[in-house]
Amino acid sequence: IANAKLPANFAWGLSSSAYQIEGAAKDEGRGPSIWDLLSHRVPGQVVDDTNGDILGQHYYLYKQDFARLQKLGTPWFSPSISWPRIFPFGSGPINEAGLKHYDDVIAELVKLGIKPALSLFHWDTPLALFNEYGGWTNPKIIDDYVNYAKFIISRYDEHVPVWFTINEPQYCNWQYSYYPAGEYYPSYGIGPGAKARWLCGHHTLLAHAKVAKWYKEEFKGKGRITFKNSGNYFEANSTSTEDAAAVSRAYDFVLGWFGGPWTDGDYPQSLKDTLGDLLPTFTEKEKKLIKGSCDFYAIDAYTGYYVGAINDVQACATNSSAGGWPECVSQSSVTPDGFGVGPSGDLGVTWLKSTPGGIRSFLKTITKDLFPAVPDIMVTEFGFAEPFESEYTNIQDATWDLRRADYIQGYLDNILLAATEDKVNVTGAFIWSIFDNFEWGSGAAVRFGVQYLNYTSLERTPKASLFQTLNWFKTHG
Ligand code: GCO
Repeated sequence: IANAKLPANFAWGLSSSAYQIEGAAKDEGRGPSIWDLLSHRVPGQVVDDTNGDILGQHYYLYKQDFARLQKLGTPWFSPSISWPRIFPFGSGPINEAGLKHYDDVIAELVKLGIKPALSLFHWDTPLALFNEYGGWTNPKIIDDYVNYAKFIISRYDEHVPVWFTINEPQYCNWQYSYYPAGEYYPSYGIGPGAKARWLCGHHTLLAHAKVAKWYKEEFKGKGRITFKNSGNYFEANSTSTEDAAAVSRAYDFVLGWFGGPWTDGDYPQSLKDTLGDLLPTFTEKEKKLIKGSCDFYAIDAYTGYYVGAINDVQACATNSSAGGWPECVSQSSVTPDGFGVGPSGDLGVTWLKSTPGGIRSFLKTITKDLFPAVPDIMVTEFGFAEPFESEYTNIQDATWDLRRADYIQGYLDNILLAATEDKVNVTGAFIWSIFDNFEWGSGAAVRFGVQYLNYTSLERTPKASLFQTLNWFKTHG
């Protein structure tokens, strides 16, 4: 692959999300999101008791952040807009200061020639909507989201070539499962746990579909629209038929849950069979709305696992309050003879192993086996947490992130191989993340940036991985 080139117009850059990098949480009229509550008022939900109040302050420092991106030659940037900055109560009055802020942000990107791939929702559900009716567990949120999304799209479409309606809908409900079980859900009459997960997923799908159909058919938007899926590559533990079946069912639960309705108009049969009444149903009209509602497939793919069968899938999938994905397989660690295992993130975050060969297989699996109807695919997030990175006391060590550099290069090489050798129509790759930021439940304890963030001075310093990545794109872009 030494001389191989990416396809023409390949979109690449760095990614991020509003609550994770903006800071300025209490400033200029922003309303609270569920994450403000979680990080401030639910003890133990963030390991180091940090929050997104200030961390990063991209809200004030965006000009310098963009100037650096431009200087370094990154053509795209993938941030998200904060819903509660525009509608502090989720619906109703607009916060003019927040709107002016994003007007300025978009204008600055346009001025510098950096293309935005913009997410409309990255988990920061307006708290008012959660308190009022249970957030994404309630179908009422669909209209509130659609109202917000149409407003933003109408305002910025001219400058935004790629829209993501929802980031990783698989996780929407998991956000709420952080709440002490039982304390919140009963007031919405749904009880904690499993039912809420499937309801949240259902409502995100309908909200996405309404916006996407409007975008294409009525508004006739200039850009492309989709939602960002989340998933890992699975390979069977053994050659047994049980393990092979476990892989295919796990893909149904992780990717088919959202990909099925989009490509076929309905949930995969295995979800219906396993979940019974827990899984909401679509009306015929809704099926038509959802089918074909995405322009391309977007996958956030960080890692891969060997997986195998478990005894009681039904008990697992219908389990009450479990967070994360309901893939219901046994997982074993990647072994050295696995799908191209590289350095391990074990000591950084346990779920993340470097599996560069896995991304190549995953791209093939998604586009050729699982969803042959998708026209093209982008890897909208991948990235790495270096072990011990938070503990370094000098900037030289903290920016000498050779494991992350190796991870990124391995993934890029394999994305390139997928494009050139496997003929997968892969059209973009975004690295998580622009700089160290608020890593949800891991707070500031886990760093994902290709720039080091000094949490006190807010200074950003490029890490070795950023330079290596830029160099890679010079060669292959
Ligand atoms: C997402 C991701 C990010 C995380 C990243 C590292 O949903 O887009 O979860 O928000 O920070 O994946 O864990």
